Amino acid sequence: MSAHAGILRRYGAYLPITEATPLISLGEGDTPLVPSTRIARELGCAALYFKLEGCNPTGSFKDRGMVLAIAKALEEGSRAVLCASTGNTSAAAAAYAARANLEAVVLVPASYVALGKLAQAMIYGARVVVVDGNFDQALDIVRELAVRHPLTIVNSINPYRLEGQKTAAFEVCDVLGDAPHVLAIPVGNAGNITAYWRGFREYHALGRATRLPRMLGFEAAGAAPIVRGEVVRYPDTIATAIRIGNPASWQAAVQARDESGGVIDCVTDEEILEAYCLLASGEGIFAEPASAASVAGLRKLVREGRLDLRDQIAVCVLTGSGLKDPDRAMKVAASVIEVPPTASAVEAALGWR
Ligand code: AN7
Repeated sequence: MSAHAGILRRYGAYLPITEATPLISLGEGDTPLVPSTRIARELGCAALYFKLEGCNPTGSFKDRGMVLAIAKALEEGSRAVLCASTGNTSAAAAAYAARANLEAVVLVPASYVALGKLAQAMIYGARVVVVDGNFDQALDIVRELAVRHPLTIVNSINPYRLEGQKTAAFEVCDVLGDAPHVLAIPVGNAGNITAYWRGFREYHALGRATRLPRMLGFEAAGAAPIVRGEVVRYPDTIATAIRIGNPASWQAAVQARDESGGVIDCVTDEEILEAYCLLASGEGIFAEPASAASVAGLRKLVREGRLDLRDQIAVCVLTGSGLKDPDRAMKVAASVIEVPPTASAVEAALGWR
């Protein structure tokens, strides 16, 4: 199989595709599984890997589910797709719709979509509607609109989305030669934790993995409906991707947690930002804040003595690229130095003399 053939070709045998499904691709999947150096040592685990989903064509894991959702929309003769999004779904929908020559309409919450994601949806040619409300409200509107208009919803309530996303679990097993002992993942609408669990279970049932990982999901503390056990009306977190108060895959995520003997917990914005900075400056990995919730959560559980990673292989899913949200990086990173254009001015500023 040629590199970058895409997930429909690579994992087609495990996906609900037919001879009539167009095998579209922008080169999604086959993302790096990079070993941790510093954080692995801090946590005392046998091995920790980061699954770099920011290396997908639009910079997040959403491409895996979107390529299948768009392929099926084409197969079914759809002309237009619709989604609500905290940003990454809309970027992926816009890109794959452009590729497939479908119209895309995306609803995003006002003020809480990272700059890069908004830019993507716009430049790929989607019709972008900014809703003066939050993601949960935008998703309610999408459900209502789809009843009245001939559009295909490409939110994760579209079953093909999670089917495509489960391929990330396949890749983890294919690279490691087995499933990890522990999988840490951020939780927003709770689709991805559901998809990974499905992927691991399917591979296990087929004998392609000998074990099943414990699923550790992490919400943001200000947007933690599953942890609290109730809808959060006004979710709030700097991790805008997971600023969600009423997740669509709530029950399935709870099931993944319980069946795997796992945990769904939450991490504060401070813990998220600490992990975000540590990943970048300590590991050389720039992931978006929501993605850092997986690392923050793993650190929290170990610190609190709730998780012992000795002899364990752990994987943290880093769901999106740090470049999605340049504003956040500019806010938390050390400031730059400005000098006149001479070598001596640079030396003086750097304290080199
Ligand atoms: C980087 O794009 O919900 O728990 O509308 O962008 O499957 O929702 C994004 C979610 C984690 C949470 N990390 O995944 C959207 C959207 C990143 C994300 C999540 C999202 P789910």
